[in-house]
Amino acid sequence: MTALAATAGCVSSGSSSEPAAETATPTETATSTETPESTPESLDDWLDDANGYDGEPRRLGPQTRPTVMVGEEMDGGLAFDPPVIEVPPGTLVRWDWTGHGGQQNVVALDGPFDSGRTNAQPGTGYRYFFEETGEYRYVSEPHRDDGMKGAIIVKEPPSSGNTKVDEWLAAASNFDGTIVDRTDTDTATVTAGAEGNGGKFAFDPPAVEISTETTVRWEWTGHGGPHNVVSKGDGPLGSELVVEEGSSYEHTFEETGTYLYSCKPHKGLGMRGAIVVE
Ligand SMILES: [Cu+2]
Repeated sequence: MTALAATAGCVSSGSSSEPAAETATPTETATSTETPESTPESLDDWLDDANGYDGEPRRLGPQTRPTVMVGEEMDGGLAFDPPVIEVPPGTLVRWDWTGHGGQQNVVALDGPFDSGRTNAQPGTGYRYFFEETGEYRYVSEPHRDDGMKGAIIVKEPPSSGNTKVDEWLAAASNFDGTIVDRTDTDTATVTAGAEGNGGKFAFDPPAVEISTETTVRWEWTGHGGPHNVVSKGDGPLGSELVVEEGSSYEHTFEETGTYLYSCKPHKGLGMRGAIVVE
């Protein structure tokens, strides 16, 4: 019993920043088995029962004005749509009430934002400007126990060091700042319809570096609907819009430069790619 009491005393003094925690009487110590330091729940765990969340945040690039719908029917319950977005610091996020599901509000768990009293009016809006990086969990209070939860993840976009590539791919969920080096091959392959951007809406790898005279070959997975490969602006790329698995499109790059492209139907979702020719 003495040993146990000593241990409990240690724990309680360790969790306090005050040095004077040794004054607990034996009776107090013996009964103070309350609240072991609970480890904070991870964002993924907390979002486990969030309606409409597939486990992948929707990543949005700089200069976007994201809107989250408040009160969409998803997974058979009420949801924020999209439930989880990832944005750079300095993003104004707007919430729009659909009018579905009755009274709603938008309340951050740890306080930074709060839309105030609940409201059922479609067209109600709330905005918050996110300056600081962090994970902001929020709920609609009347529906929090039914899975109406969301999160805004504010973080610096991935950086490869190539500004054109970084800006273009900031919205591509599968871009982590890596430009895959394929400068040693004559033919580099990129998959169209790879996992990413909330479905099979990605190019993989999203960014590739090649040498001049290299052919890039895009191969279709057959997933995610019709995709194409189209240069941003006046670039050389322009494939058909195709669906079939095994379809391909090729281009041989003769000149150095940074070539940005997207799939037109899914550009807004982040289906974008870049070829850097050195
Ligand atoms: Cu596409």
